[in-house]
Amino acid sequence: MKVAVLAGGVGGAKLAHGMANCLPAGALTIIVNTGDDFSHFGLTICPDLDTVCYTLAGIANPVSGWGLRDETFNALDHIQTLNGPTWFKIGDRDLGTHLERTRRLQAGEPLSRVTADFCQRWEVSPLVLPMSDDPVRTIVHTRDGRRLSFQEYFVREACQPAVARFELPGAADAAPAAGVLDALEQSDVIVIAPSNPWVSIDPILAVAGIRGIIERRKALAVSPIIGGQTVKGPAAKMYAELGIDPSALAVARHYQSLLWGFVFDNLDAELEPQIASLGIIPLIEQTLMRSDQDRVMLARKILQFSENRYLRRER
Ligand code: FO1
Repeated sequence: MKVAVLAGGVGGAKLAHGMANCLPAGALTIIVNTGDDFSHFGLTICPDLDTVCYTLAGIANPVSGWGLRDETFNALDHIQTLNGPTWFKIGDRDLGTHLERTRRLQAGEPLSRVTADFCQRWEVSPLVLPMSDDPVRTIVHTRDGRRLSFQEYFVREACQPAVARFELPGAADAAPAAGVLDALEQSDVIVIAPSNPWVSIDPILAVAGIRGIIERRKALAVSPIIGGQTVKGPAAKMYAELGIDPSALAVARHYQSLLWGFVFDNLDAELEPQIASLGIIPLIEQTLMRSDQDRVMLARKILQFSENRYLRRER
């Protein structure tokens, strides 16, 4: 069974890791959000790509989910002594990733090729694709009238400002990276990971051609909201600030035209009739991924659920 996963951030990386442990090499493609990318110290930083790749390589920081395990911060400490900006915590070895990626991008290579080479070095077997080689930048418009880049909002301002709306400059003109549309067309299952719908998944869907394929082929999404709260990050806070009651149901409605199936947590079991009434097949499971075993369990349940649908359609 061929699977394509749309992912961004730590939740997406965890499910991708679970999937990678359930599927043979060559069966899994992960299409990653690059709307979080930004330029810092003149370096191109791709947090979601790195989070996914480090997680799949088993070298991610197990506590934060981003950055590298057993990392040191000597460069950052030194920047501090020079009174430079230290709000974005780049570790010493992680800095090496950004330096080498920036060198190759400046030499004219596309991000997808650099990513593929890094993945080979890190022995990451699934195909990891940035959504696009063209720059797309998620901008957060705050209720107090500011226009913040995603990392300014997320890290520097710790998601404190209330959001008013999002803007995705570059998305309308961005071409999907080579392999993205083929992976979506050729997969038996498209999975939208439990990532932030507004700022991790919507940027992927905004890249030319991606939403159209998923609307036609249909996907299965996993709710990042459990019991009205986000496991990690500001998704629930964003729904509330945008005037929508944060819940798994709100996530199902967010993606409604794209979905055949929706996976949400046991804690929200009472939402089943409302989700089913949207014409979406519900799957109620433990969706919180605390351990590696939880990641594999959830991935296995999703694959079984998808196989059943596949078999039903074949009959
Ligand atoms: N997240 C933080 O909350 N604080 C940081 O200082 C931070 C640094 C960082 C460095 C490299 C990297 O790849 C990711 C980093 N992240 C940090 C995570 C990142 O901001 C978020 O995971 C995503 O952009 C949200 O999906």
